[in-house]
Amino acid sequence: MSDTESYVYRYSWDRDDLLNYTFKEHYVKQPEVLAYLEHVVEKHDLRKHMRFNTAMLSASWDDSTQRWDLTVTGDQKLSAKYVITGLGLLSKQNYPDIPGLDSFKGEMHHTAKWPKGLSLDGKRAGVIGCGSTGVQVITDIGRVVKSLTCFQRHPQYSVPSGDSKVTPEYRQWANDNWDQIFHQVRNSITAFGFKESEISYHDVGPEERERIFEENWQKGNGFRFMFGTFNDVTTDDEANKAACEFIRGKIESTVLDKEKARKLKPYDVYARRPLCDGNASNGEKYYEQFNRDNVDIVDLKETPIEQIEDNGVRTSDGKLHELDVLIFATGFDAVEGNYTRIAIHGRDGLSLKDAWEESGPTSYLGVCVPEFPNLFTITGAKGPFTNIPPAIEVQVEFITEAIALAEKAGAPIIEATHEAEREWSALCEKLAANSLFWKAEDNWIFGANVPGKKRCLRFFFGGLKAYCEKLTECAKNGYAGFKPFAEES
Ligand code: NA7
Repeated sequence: MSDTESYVYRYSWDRDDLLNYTFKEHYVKQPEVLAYLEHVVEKHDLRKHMRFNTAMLSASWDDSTQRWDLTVTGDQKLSAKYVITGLGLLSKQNYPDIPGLDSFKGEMHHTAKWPKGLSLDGKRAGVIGCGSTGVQVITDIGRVVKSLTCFQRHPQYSVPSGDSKVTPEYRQWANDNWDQIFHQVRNSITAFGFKESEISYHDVGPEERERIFEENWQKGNGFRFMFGTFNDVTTDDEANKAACEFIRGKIESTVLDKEKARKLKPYDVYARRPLCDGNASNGEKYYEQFNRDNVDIVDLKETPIEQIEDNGVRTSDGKLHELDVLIFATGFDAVEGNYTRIAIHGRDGLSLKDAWEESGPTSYLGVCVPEFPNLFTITGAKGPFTNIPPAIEVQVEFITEAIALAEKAGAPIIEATHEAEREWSALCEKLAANSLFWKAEDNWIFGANVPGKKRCLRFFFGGLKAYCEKLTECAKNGYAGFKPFAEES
């Protein structure tokens, strides 16, 4: 399930589609996302531009021809003036390095490679990872499996989505307001389609604070709870602690087994990518799953996994958790994962991997990297930390206009300068400096979830509005920060 509400988890540029394409629930699930994308492809006759089962294996910039030479699956060669990557922010799967992984005789699945038609009915399932994906999977399968063992390393704060069927009135409201909806999205921080709070936690008294937390909990959505309650939950210790306390209270009052509740309650700062659990088909939510006798939680801080054996997972207390199916909800080698595994070489043979070795993944405006001319990265390093579809749209608009201008001028070499990239990185650091996210930096946003990755900031935390302003300012100032490319030749 995407935890962005359906009406802003779509393209804004096809008015006819906005008015007529159906979305049944407030949150779209994977099959609907796929069906929507296939529909857009068919409607706009895009399939003719696509090659499937074709991986980019390498890309090298040739200064003499001023083109990119690509090698793709089957050792085929391609030549391109521009390369625009859409490699995905969260796409290269992360598998834990646990001894004995290969000895497991049951089924093993990563959540990002969920097999079609997988039936878990009556099976003994284990889920490793209780992040955004883990909480949704656990919520969905608790009811159908024979037993479910959740292996949790860091407990996190999960807020229910509040998902429900879309009523005709709601749909009519969206249809009457598409302009305002997308105007609000582009002028917001998170681009999630809800109004972000403009009041500080310190502006109101205890009762009002509780009322606001409760109201947003009931409306649902993790991002709404973090950014729609008070404008300082991610920057002010006291506001953050109050949000934590509120959610811990919900866990306490929901989970009847005290031992399970104790394990589920986080005590860290609430400053990771906020979690949002969906509804099971019977309407149950994440924490409610732990009231089932067949669902248990293993606290890996207390009893780490020692090894995986042929019939289950053994933890340090000597217990063997017997399983038929082991599910990895262990996330992704985020942001640069897909870039560094492809041999991308820019000027003078410099590889992207080497270019990012010291600094960590970086860019100018999230879309260009110095020494890599005419390479554009959609959802690249140091792009906006927001709802993704609107961010993709603004990046695509920026890239399209830059290329059109360069083509018109007859000087099609678009390359960011090192100075611009340094300034962009410094701005990203500055904007994130006051964020409490640094206090919980033990996660994928900072590259901490994959051993060996550089620990550093990977996003622009200024919000979509500020990001759009930066792109506009760059274009208005003759593509400042790029080597000149728009002068008529
Ligand atoms: P996340 O958010 O990276 O979560 C991965 C989870 O897996 C998290 O709970 C991790 O625990 C856990 N994990 C990772 N490696 C291990 C090992 N070795 N042992 C135990 N537990 C482990 O990935 P998601 O797929 O949930 O979500 C990614 C994004 O997709 C999400 O933010 C949305 O933007 C969509 P940890 O917390 O690191 O202790």
